[in-house]
Amino acid sequence: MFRNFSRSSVRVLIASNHGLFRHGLVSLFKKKLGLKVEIVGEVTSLEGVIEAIAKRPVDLVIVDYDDEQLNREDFIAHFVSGKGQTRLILVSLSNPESAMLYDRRELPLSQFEAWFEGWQASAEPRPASFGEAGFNHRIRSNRMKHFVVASILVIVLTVLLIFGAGQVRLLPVAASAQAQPIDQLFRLMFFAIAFLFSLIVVFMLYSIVVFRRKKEDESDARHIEGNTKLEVTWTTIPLVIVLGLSFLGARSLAEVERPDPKALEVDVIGLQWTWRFEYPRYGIVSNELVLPVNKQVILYLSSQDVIHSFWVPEFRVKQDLLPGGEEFVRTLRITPTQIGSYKVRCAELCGIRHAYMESPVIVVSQADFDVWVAQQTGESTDPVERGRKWSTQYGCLSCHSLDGSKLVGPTWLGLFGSEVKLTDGRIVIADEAYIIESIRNPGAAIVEGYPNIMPANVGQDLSDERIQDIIAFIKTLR
Ligand code: HEC
Ligand SMILES: [Cu+2]
Repeated sequence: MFRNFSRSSVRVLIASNHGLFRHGLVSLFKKKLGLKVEIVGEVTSLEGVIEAIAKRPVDLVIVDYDDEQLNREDFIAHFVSGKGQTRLILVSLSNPESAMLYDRRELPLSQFEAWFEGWQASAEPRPASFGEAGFNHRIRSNRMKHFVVASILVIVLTVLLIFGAGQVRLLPVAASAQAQPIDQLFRLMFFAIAFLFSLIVVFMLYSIVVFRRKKEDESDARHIEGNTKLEVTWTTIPLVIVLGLSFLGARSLAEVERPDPKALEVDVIGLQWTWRFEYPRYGIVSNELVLPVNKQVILYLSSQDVIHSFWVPEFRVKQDLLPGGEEFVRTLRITPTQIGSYKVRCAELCGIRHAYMESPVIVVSQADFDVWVAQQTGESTDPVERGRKWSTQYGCLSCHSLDGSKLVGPTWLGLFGSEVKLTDGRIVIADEAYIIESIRNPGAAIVEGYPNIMPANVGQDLSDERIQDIIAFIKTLR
């Protein structure tokens, strides 16, 4: 009904003794209908209206129909008989759902038809002139198209994310049996998250771009209140997914924690800011964690000061180390599957050098592990010392003297680098290769004047490292 006014905003004067009426009108015009209205004043009587109009013309006077202090008839009489551009309506806001209009005017029959048509158009809750009805209709017919396009975009983005993440190395190499179920679950979660991310972001951006407000459109969106079907759906689907994930999670956890009764036991002690590893079975104390491959190890974790956390990313599993003694010891089972060097780092902020709380974790073959254990329990770090020890332990010194005297075999005094006469007439230099050959394969070269009685199996038990130790020992005998 305001279309008749040529100015862009309608100048309105309100006549009412109730502040709430003014508020109701303003929110009706501006918020609900989105009309361009300029409230030029508020008065409490017909005299006030006349005074205000005299000062400044207005387009429309709105009278509070339910205000008993105002005489409606006076207003109507004044405006119907009066001249000028100002129009009058009486509005009742007593019903919160609607505004009742009383547009009482005297019209000549010739104008009546035009008024009637205008009134019908304006009586529609959403006048077509504001673009709303046409807009809604267009959207409805396009709804399916929008939905299909957005869904395709969701799928495309999901696939891109999954393949894109395949290019980036999200996780380090999986080097433990426990890493398998964990990585499987991780992958599943990642796919689900990629899909959910796409679903939300695509629909959001699509709505922002495609359904953005058109320039002149100041109307509100359609008001939607509740949708039981949708609510049931978006409750049920996540519920099923979460239940499924917790089942898979429980299954993986059981697999990750499955004990092996023959597991190697290692005590792991965390302290500001280093690690100590103790192997009770061997009495070894080490600052690096050496583990045999394909064998389960059970770590007993404890802290000497604050909370630390044992984390080797390649093994995936992680566990806190708590101070407080025996009853706070935590366990962690790991079955390394790949020989290599890793690093344990502290994953719990534990003080100023937390970031440097790293120690080597070395996974070796069972044979190398045995060598390491032997080295650790063999005390000495001096190869000559160790060589003397092996020579005694393996019984070499019962046949070889160190002082030049002749026992069952030749003395080792001055042996290294000397010329040795063999029974087959050859003369060889006693270098490293010769000594190794003499130990590994004693029958190959027999020293002149001695019987071929050096036990052949003696060398079989000796690792290369130990033979090197013995050579180092022999070299010192001059
Ligand atoms: C049962 C006695 C016996 C024992 C035990 C024995 N050897 Fe011998 N070894 C001999 C005899 C005899 C020879 C000389 C004949 C020969 O060359 O086979 C010899 C030769 C050698 C030679 C060459 C020496 C030279 O002068 O050319 C080396 C090196 C050697 N033994 C190292 C060892 C080592 C190391 C062990 C311990 C792991 C060991 N032997 C244990 C009897 C023994
Ligand atoms: Cu720490």
